[in-house]
Amino acid sequence: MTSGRLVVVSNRLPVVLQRTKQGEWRVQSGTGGLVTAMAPVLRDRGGLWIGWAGTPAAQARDVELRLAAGVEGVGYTLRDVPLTRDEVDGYYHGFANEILWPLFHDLPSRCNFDPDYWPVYEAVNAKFAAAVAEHAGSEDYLWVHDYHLILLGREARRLGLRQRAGFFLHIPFPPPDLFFKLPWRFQLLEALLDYDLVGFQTVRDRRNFLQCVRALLPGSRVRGAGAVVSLEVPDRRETRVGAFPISIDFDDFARFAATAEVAQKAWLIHESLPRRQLVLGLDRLDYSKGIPERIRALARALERFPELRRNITFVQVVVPSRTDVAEYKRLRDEIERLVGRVNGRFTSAGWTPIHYIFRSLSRVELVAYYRTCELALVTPLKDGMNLVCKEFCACSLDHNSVLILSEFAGAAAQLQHGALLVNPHDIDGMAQALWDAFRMPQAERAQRMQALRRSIRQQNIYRWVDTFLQAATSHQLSDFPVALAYVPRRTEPPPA
Ligand code: GDG
Repeated sequence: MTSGRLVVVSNRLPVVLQRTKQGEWRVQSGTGGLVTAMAPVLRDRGGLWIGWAGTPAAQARDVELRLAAGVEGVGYTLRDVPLTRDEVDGYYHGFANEILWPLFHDLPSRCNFDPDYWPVYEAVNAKFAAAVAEHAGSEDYLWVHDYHLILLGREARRLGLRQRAGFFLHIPFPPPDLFFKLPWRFQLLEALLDYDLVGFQTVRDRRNFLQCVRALLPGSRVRGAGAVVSLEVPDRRETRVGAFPISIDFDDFARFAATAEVAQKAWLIHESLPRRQLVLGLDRLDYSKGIPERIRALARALERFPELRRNITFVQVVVPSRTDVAEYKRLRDEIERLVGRVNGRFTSAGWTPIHYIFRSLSRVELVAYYRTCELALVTPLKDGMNLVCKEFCACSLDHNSVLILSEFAGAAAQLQHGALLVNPHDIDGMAQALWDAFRMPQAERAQRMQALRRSIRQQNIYRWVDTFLQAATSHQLSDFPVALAYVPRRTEPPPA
């Protein structure tokens, strides 16, 4: 690799900025797995993280000073890219979240292909590229993250920047039939070829991308067959394309789950819902997560398998997100109506089937729920990877829990042998899986959970960072094994 620093660029900086009552900004370093895994690499290489601090551009100067103070001593620098309200509307709420997010999650009917968003998306990507030009050195390696910044590589080249650059897409990449609907399909595809390395979550996402390239950019050639292949398109530089399934800091979750503080909280949760198995659902409020379908499946399970009544409680945590957007308000209303309907229908003295929580949890609460719930229903309609299912396994210290996982989560490829896989559109199939999980003997639970935990421990977030950066630096095509896509298996329909 280049001898320079690592420069990470993402839409948001890995910090939480809060305004105190006195009007001052307080900065807290982010705590997610990505930040934790990136921190040592950034520290060792004296790195830099460029992103938006999430505050109005007018306060940029103030924020910049706070950022400098906030991360003092952590060994890397943060740089804010201040955005105006119009930029945030067109680039973030508009192009990224009303076009790319739904389209890439197989929900084209939810796309708002407003042509006014595109120039703002281009302009903000150019603004990020200008920040890179200002702060990065010629020997630095640029690692750009996610769908907000697909054009950054192109914009950086237009500014004459020659640094090596890699891109990682955290969300799925759609198959050609979907991608072709995008009015800016050529521009986006070609912009991805301005990176030296493009990483996807799964082999399926990479295959979709390569199929789009083959169809739209004739004459392209792919070499290699392992986790990283080489793509040559006439008149363009070579781009390497890989599948790098993201993961979590397994040991950190497992250690934290074992602390007395978490154990106490976990005990309290189960004690308040005694003598039954707890089923956990935990999602950000988003239509890609399949929450209404899951509640319908629960109702179906209670109807078809009466033994589940009083013997399970479904804990559904919904973390508020984009609550000012009408579509998300509607989704929340739909979820709450369904919860009310199911509880109204099945509740009996001393037992309510759904325990519904609409707020974010502290880390202690989150890990306590992971640790204490016997079953988890992680059933997105589509998800790049899904870290919640991996965190649930890491915290299942007693090996007595069962993961029910959507075939359409990126994690399904890796976890297909230990989890019960379901099609989230198949309400009966999910109800059956819940019943199977509920009755699963302890020995089978332990065997499955141990296999899941082994796999997640081995392929942790540190390995993810390493494999991406190795692919970025080495000229060899990597042949490390990567899980193949899950292929649906036939299941029997329920008796009439
Ligand atoms: C994108 C892709 C891909 C959630 N609720 C609380 C809380 N969380 C934490 C979880 C987990 C994270 O948020 C959610 O991660 P996901 O992977 O499920 O989803 P996205 O944030 O949409 O991420 C996704 C990911 O990028 C990584 O590449 O897996 O497919 O969409 O870490 O623990 N944390 C706390 N309280 C909560 O209430 N403390």
